[in-house]
Order: sequence, then C-alpha cells, then structure tokens
Amino acid sequence: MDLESFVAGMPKTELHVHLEGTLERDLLMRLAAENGVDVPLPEGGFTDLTSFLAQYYPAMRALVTEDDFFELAWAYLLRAAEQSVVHAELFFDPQAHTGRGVPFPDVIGGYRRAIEKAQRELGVHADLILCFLRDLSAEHAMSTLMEALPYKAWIVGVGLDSDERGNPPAKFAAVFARAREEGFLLTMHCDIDQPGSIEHIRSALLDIAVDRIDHGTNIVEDPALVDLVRERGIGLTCCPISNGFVTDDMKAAEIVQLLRAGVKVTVSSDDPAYFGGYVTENLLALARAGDLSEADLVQLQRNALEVSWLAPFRRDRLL
Ligand code: ES4
Ligand code: ZN
Repeated sequence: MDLESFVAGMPKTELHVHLEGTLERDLLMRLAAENGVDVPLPEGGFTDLTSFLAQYYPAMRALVTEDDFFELAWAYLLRAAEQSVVHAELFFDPQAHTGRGVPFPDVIGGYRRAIEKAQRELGVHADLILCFLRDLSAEHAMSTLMEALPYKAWIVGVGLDSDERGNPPAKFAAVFARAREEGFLLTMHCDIDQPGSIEHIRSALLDIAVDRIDHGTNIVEDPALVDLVRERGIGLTCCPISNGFVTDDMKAAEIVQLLRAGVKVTVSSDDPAYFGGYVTENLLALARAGDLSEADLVQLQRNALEVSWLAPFRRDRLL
C-alpha cells in the first residue's frame, strides 16, 4: 500500500485544530454575503504569526448567527469524517465573537449542535476546548470563563492562543487555576520560535501545570524539560504545515527527535483553511520531511489517543 492510502485510511485523532481556522473561502464568502458584512478575504502570504493573525481575525466577521457557527463546525466534521478522524478536540475563540457583539450561547450552541449531529450521523466524536485570547486582558479571560460555566458539560478543557509576544503564561495563572478548580483540563499554545518560547514552555509546565502543550517544539532547547514531559506523559500537539508558515521550517527534525526520545508528540492541522492541509496532509508532510515509517505514523496516532481528553472507557476502546 502506498503511503498516501495508508495515512488516509488510518483512524485518526486530531487534538489541535481551531474551528475558526477551518473557515474555507467558499463558506466565508457565502456567509459574508448572507449577513451583509464586508469581510476582507484572506490573501495568504503569511510569514509569521503576526501576519497570519492580522488576516485571521478580520475574516471571522463573516460568522454572525448560531447557524453560521453550526455550518462552520459541520463543514469541518464532514471533512474529518472523510479523513478517517474518529475523535477531534476543537479549539474555539469565543472572545473573537463576543467582542463583536455575538452572544456566547450562539457561538457554543452552533458548534455543539454540529458535534451532536456528527456523532449521530458520521460516527465522528468531538469535544470543544475554549481558548482565551492572550493578547486581551486576564480579566477579560476570567469573565469569559465565568460566561462558559453554565456550558461546562460541553467543554472538556481550556487553552490559550493568539499573539504570544509579551503575553506569557503567567499573565493567566489565576484564570487557569480557576479553570482547574472548575474541572477543566488545561493546555496552552507555546508557538514556534516566539520570543521567550522556552521560558513560556517552562512556565506552562512548572507554574501552570498544563496537561498538554500546543506546538512546543522549542522544548528541544532544554533537555531537562524534555525529560519532564516524557516522565509526566505530557502531549505536544504539533502542526508541521502551520510551522512552515509561522516560521519557514516545518520543524520536522525537532518533531522526529522528540518522537524518538519517547515524548508524546502528535500531529494536527491548526488552521487548515489558511495553511492548506488537514490532518492527513500534515501527517504526509511530516512523513516525507522526516523520513517516517508506517510504524512511526501509527505511533504518532497512538500518542494522540493516549494524550487525548477522551473519557478512559472511550479512549481504551479506540487504542
Ligand atoms: C494560531 Cl498558529 C496560531 N498561533 C496562535 N494562535 C492561533 N490561533 C489560531 N492559530
Ligand atoms: Zn493553534
């Protein structure tokens, strides 16, 4: 069997995909027209995180009604089913919508309706992870957490994304401590080659005690931290194609080094509508750049299930 067919057919778990990053151009244009909003179309050409985010947030203005959020998540989940994804943990950025006057219940209600339909009709299981925008204040994050509490049953954990420069994990220590008390699992982005990446990784692990790290391949700079994540079994959700845009390197060597060291690295798609690859394409890109075997690809997917936030009865059935 060729590598494409092997990867395409392999049952997959995706742990790092932003629902707003799955907004494909056709849907964006249709929703913008239906809602009568003027939305700048993403032009691509991103060379770093800042230039990506500058096109990413304005495009979200196309999303207005509960139905729009449903359609966005449903389109992703259809694609996930086509790619043999059996479980996905989906980031969403409520503050990018509530800040424009969209009610929180419309955002989460639309997403949840799509997830329930996908479970019934596609056999794809998914959960939501609420991400705070780290370039907004800790107070804004805390009030968003409070707004989310009535929807706890629909949210498996919390994360932290957006512009990392000058926005270290410690800024959100109180928010993450409260989220932990409320029973949420914790993750946060430690994006590739950001100023302070390695200090952010150290703080996320030691001060915040995160359960996973999103990206985080800069950890190779500190062997003691590599030992720590291996011993704690902490997952790193890597996104090779995204890395190639945010820096000009997929970071295949770092991902493979961590895989060989026994760290629970996983492969996901991040913002597939912007970076041009869903999970299958990310696995293939890494396999080619890192010269991976079929056994390595299976290991990456076992890692993803092991560090997923599925309830043990569901996870063990899939492992
Ligand atoms: C993101 Cl690549 C990346 N980094 C930080 N925040 C994000 N949100 C969506 N994609
Ligand atoms: Zn991300």
